[in-house]
Amino acid sequence: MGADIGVTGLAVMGANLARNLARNGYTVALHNRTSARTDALINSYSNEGTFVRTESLAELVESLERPRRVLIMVKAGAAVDAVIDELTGLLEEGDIVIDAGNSFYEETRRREAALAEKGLHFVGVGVSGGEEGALNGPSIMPGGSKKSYESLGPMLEKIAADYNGEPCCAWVGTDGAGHFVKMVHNGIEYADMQVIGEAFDLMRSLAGLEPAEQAGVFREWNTTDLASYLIEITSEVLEQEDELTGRPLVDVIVDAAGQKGTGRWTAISGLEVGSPVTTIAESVFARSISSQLGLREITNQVFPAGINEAVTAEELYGSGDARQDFVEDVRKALYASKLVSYAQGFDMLTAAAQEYGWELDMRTIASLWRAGCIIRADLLDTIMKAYEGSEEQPRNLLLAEEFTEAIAECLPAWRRVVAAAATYGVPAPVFSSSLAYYDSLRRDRLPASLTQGLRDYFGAHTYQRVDKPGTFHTRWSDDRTETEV
Ligand code: 2AM
Repeated sequence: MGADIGVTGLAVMGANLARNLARNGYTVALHNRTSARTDALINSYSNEGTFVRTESLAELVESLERPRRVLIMVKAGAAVDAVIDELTGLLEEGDIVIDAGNSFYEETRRREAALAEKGLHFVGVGVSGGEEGALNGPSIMPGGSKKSYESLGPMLEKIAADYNGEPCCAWVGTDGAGHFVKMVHNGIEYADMQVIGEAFDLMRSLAGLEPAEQAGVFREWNTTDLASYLIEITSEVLEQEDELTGRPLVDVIVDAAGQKGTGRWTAISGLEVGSPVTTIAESVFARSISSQLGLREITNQVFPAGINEAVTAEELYGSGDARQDFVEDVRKALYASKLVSYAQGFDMLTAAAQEYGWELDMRTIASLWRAGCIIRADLLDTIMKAYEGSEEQPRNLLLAEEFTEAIAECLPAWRRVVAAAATYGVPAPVFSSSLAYYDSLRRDRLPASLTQGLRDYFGAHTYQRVDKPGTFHTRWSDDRTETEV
């Protein structure tokens, strides 16, 4: 009998997925461009399950049961195409090629279409949870044809994270849907981390709470609606002392945030599908600003941060009840901002479903993120409730009762925190932009009417009227009368 699945690309993610599959009873054929990695895996972990060593893709394909399942876990980009090219010459109709790497969903759409023409299934799978997740149970977001899921789904569900007996894996939609959903997950992750950072900065700068004290605050918050993996590990990072200096570790880490690109993709794709994911974009920009270390060194001298303002703020918020009240305000501002960020993320999924013809089920997507991945949080159960019942799906999560009520409760605190941030000069880009998004949605009139007037003035871009149908233009440079166009 042949192997159940082949894995090519045995760097740490591929190796861990292969081990996860083997631990779950599947026979896993292994291949890597340089066979030293294959040997290393087999030498160290052959006791975990049944592995089949192969030295070429041809040998890998040869070793598999039909329909063949080949999981590619190589560097995203050209390497994926190179491996696919070689594989397509070796596979037969009905076989399944799986890309579990971090590929951009447009590439997945292209590859799926090309392989479908050859009678092959191409499945782009979003995998979240890092190295540990890959080994012990990641959140898995598979796209591709429904047909391919019949054969592949049970395996993926078996190796996925488990949430109260339910696997964090389900078919999400055709072609690039899996990678798209994973991308949005990562965008939301950027925003989740940014709001935590803003809360930390505000509590320290305005209320004088040092990192070790804040570790306790975040631990406490982890027993509230905010309960999540990221809040939990925030307290661990904040209480960590630097071995070398004895200072809080967070103070000796260079304050320039790195990025691998998925947040940027989410922001760009949000613009593409016409969905304003402002919290995600702001989070990406916040990382970019942090990384401009050279510029910041100069600007920090030319217009230094407001020391006096901070002192005043500490007088206001830095002790006793006032401090406790401020901390609670910040918690609410964080939660409200997080609600907006998820509302935006799901709005983007809704827009993409329309644009690409995907049958995304929002409740299922929320369920996949409850374990195994970085954004796992109690909030996802709330989101599932918001999408419960198939008839009346909220157009935007902010309209779901669960969200409406929570925001109403947080709103005064949220406004106070954003006002304090602006007053005392602490940047809080996501706290403030999420509030602006919320306020934009609730206004009956937006100044976009003036924008339209200006566009009509300089470019004859025309406008619509509130009181009758049609398209109009004012003859600005002439007698300023209106014409219908
Ligand atoms: P390597 O071990 O032979 O370098 C992450 O870099 C993984 O992708 C590694 O397993 C690496 O193989 C593989 N990889 C990178 N580029 C590749 C390519 N062009 N063809 C095949 N595998 C590649």
